[in-house]
Amino acid sequence: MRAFALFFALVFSLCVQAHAEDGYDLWLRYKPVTANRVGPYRNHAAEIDADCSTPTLRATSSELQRGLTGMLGRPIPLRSVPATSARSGAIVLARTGGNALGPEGYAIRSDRIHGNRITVISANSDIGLLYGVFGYLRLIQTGQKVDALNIHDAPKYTLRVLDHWDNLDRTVERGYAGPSLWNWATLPKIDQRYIDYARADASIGINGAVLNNVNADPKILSPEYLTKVAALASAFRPYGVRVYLSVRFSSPVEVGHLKTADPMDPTVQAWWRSEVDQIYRLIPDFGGFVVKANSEGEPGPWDYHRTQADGADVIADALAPHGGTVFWRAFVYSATKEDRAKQAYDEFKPLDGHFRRNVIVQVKNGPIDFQPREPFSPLFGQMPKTHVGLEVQLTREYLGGDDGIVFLAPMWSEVLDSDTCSPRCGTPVKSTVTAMAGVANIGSDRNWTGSQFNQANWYAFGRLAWNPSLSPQQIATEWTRMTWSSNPKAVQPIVATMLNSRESVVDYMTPLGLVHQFQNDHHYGPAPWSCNLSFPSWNPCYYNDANSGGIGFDRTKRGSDAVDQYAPPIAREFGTLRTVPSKYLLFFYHLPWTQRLPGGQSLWDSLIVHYDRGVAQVEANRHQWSALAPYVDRQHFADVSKDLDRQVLEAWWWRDASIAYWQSLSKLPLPPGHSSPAHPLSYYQSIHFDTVPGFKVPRIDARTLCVAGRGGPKCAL
Ligand code: BDP
Repeated sequence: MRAFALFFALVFSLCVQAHAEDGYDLWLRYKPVTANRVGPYRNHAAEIDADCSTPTLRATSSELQRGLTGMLGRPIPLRSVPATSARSGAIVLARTGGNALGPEGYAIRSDRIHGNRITVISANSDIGLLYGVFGYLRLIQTGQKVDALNIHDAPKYTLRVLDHWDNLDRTVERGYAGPSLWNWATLPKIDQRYIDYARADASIGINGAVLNNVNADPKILSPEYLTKVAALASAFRPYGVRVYLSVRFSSPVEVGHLKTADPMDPTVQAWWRSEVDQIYRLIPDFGGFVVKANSEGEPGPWDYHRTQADGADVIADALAPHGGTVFWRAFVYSATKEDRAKQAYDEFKPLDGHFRRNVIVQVKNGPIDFQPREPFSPLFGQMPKTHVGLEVQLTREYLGGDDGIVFLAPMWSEVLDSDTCSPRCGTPVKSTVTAMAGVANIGSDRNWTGSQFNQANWYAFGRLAWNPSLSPQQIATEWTRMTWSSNPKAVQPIVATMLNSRESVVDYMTPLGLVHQFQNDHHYGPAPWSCNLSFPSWNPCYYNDANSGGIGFDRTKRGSDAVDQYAPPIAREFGTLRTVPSKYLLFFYHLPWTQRLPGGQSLWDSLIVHYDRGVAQVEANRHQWSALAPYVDRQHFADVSKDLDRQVLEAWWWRDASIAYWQSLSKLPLPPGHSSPAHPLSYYQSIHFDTVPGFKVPRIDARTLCVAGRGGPKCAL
């Protein structure tokens, strides 16, 4: 009997290995729980007792049925009966949550009714129940016990929104996962994919989707497009995902044919009101707008000598009667001589208290852009009379696009946990914001995100927007168990790789506080020497300020004094060479190459050590991955192997190109044990791509990268 069981297990595992998965199911694979884990679930889920009278309740009970059937390997009947007649082992979905749970929270409780052991998932709303079901399924997916539960969970932020930078021609700005998911040509016809997208969002608590690029096409407000938007809204509705649109500030002129978009002009105010009324007639639960104004060439209130608050408020007033929100982006900078890092704060801080209550000032995590590492934006904590939202970027515009593994939860947690010291120390960014927005990394690729591991960043965004105190370790472990395997031999190395991955990128791209050292426009690959763009702060040379004397941007009192924008304790910490964290060193200081750092090493040596540490880590990750073949799906294994091969090449490219350039300035020898770049500087300077994904669409080929790598066997990809 035992031999038979063993044989069966072997055949079963071979079958599982042979079946190639395509990633479409994301973290919702609901694979059978392995034999030793079925035990705890044996007496669970004899049936599901639920009311299925609304689309959300139907989605909820069918999700539970689907998940349990998949994981427990037996059909689970669905009954529409009152909780009082629940049978032993039933899972009861009940619309009675309790006030503490709020409109979206849920409770899961192990209970007894007439002596029968049951599990009750309860909430105040249909959507709370759906979240509760996903929470319950996650427990089983991640191997937790479910026989003595008493869980209460509710989201920390009310608005948890994905921003799709999708254009109406289906290109995606900074997208690495194929054309836009939204097929504008066939909409309003609903594709199953739209429903699956909303379901995936709901599974991690995301409750809003901005459908189009912040660099918005005014056409999105035309009746033709609004009909298509309304169709998407109805596909998402059962899953609690509201649609939002990015709009151009000049829409009153472009769409409404007015002479002006001046927010103080009554005809403009009336236009926004009537436009918004019309949208709500089509989409009663429309979320609102995102506006990028007076930034990178987009129109805005400055064009009419009005403030950013004037601009935001006119649109907010139109949305307010319907309960809509304006996400007004604080990503503004212009070609002045002022340090770009200071400009958003200078503009927005004086406007604190001038924004309507339904405006969320949306602030990127750092004061420059979505760099691999920046200190937190000084706006966090310093606009106490304004709703402020944190904007992060899931798509890896500045983190290698689609190459390799870069798990971003450590980066976002670093920001969320940064102490703003406003109004007092002990006030982390996460307690100063009221919403989270993430620039999506999703496209129409079958696996949604281009590379398998990029799915983890979608997952992590949702989980952190729900609970910003979850640790990256917990999120990575959950995701790995749900997506790959529960076998500790797979979980441990995958999680370890995920957790080191962001720091490795920082090391091999922009160590010690450097930022924005990317090739122009497409931001793929290194170009620290680049200095030819007319807009000064688009040039890497602006940020590194490197010359024969040293490197780094002086933001101390002697320099731009950006440091002074932080609350005094932080300004003192960052503004004192002895106390500034080394990870932000060159963000705040211009230092001689030979500067001694606190550990005794010179700045020059430390830079080289960081580059090499990044490369070594990525190589170690690649090596470690090779050992995972027995534990993960064959196709996934092969795909990730390729991604990691590209990342190793990319890391060498960054390391060699950067060192070659810095060395041309410092004239210093490399410290012992560190190899010289493979090619002369001119070689790296001549690497040029006309097209790179996310910028002009086509996907980069691994072989193209070989021109940048070290050649040899690694290039035979
Ligand atoms: C920059 C991107 C650009 C975006 C801009 C933004 O390069 O494509 O339009 O951010 O956030 O980092 O508006």
